[in-house]
Amino acid sequence: MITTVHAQPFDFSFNIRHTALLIIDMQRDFVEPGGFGASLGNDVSLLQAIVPTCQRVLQAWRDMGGWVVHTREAHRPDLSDCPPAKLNRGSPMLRIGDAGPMGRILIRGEPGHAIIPELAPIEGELVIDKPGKGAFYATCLSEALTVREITHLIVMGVTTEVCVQTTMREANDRGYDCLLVEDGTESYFPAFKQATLEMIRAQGAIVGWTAPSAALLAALDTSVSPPALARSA
Ligand code: C5J
Repeated sequence: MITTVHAQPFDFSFNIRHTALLIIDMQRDFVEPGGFGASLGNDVSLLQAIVPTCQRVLQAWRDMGGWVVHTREAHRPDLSDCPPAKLNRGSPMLRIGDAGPMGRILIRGEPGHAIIPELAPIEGELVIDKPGKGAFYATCLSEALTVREITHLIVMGVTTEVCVQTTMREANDRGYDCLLVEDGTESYFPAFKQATLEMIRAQGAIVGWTAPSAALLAALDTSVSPPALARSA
């Protein structure tokens, strides 16, 4: 069953059996006050605003029997996977690994590392910890997608111009067709988000496609879901 979304720069078609919903870094450290994002001086309320949209898309995807991959940006407690070039950026007062209001900043297993409860993974969904901005770097994502015969990715999450865009560029170079849900992604800098959306879909989808969640949900609604197929068989 092929689903077609009215997207930019042109329609995006996919088979849900070969498509994963990839949700990037919807972690307390980025979305909630007191986390890594806030420690850098960012207004996290911008990111909180997309949570209901992400919930709607996630629920619709699950209802269709679609596979979901969640990522978390985080490091090992000994910081052995955090190069100095990353460690030494940001606020000198609160660095990766320092004690913050939600535990050690951006460290695996700390409260801030968790995916926000509204989008918590369920059984059968893959959760990937990534030390970099891109979800393919130093992770098992590539192998996991290959095993599942995934060819297309629907992408949501934060932040648009950092981990989301990096991941989409990595995926594009690996041959995946990627659709970014416009209102399912956000940046601490609205102008950066807008520029990223335009960069992604420029020059005939040079990195991928973008579409509002309403277009994706409308397309999913007109697809025949696996449970419906099973009932009519
Ligand atoms: C950042 C991310 N912005 N998940 N991480 O440092 O985009």
